[in-house]
Amino acid sequence: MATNRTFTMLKPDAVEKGHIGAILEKITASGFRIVAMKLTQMTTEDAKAFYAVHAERPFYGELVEYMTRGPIVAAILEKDNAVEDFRTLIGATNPADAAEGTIRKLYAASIGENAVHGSDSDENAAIEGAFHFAGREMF
Ligand code: DAT
Ligand code: MG
Repeated sequence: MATNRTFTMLKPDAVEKGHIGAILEKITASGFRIVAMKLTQMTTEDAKAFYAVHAERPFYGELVEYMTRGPIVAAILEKDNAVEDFRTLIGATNPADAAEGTIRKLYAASIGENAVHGSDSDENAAIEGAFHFAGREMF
């Protein structure tokens, strides 16, 4: 996958609260092109694998439970400097620390239920995109 791509999930809390449209509007208005997108639900096995890097953290169990409790919107996004610019758009992990106008500041409830995922590197963007999408689903 090209390095101008990132991967995102609109997490179960954002979907439950009806924020899909508002968040997608903010993403596309910020210059990201949607390369792939679907409404899907992670299994426990999926979430454990996706967040395997956090397996030893005390919040891992809660994180897996939260991420599997309802549907998410998974998407691959394209823009120059996609990974860094998308992390700026979503804001800090803890919405209490997120800058004004960021997606987490606007829509996240807590550090645990923080509305949206954004890849942290080009390498992980490619891995995470391939986790959710087949090549024929990327446009
Ligand atoms: P980010 O999603 O900003 O990349 P991360 O990779 O450090 O943050 O953590 C992944 C997710 O795990 C995060 O979006 C929410 C959850 N999480 C992180 N730190 C947490 C904490 N201290 N308490 C509860 N959940 C946490
Ligand atoms: Mg992360």
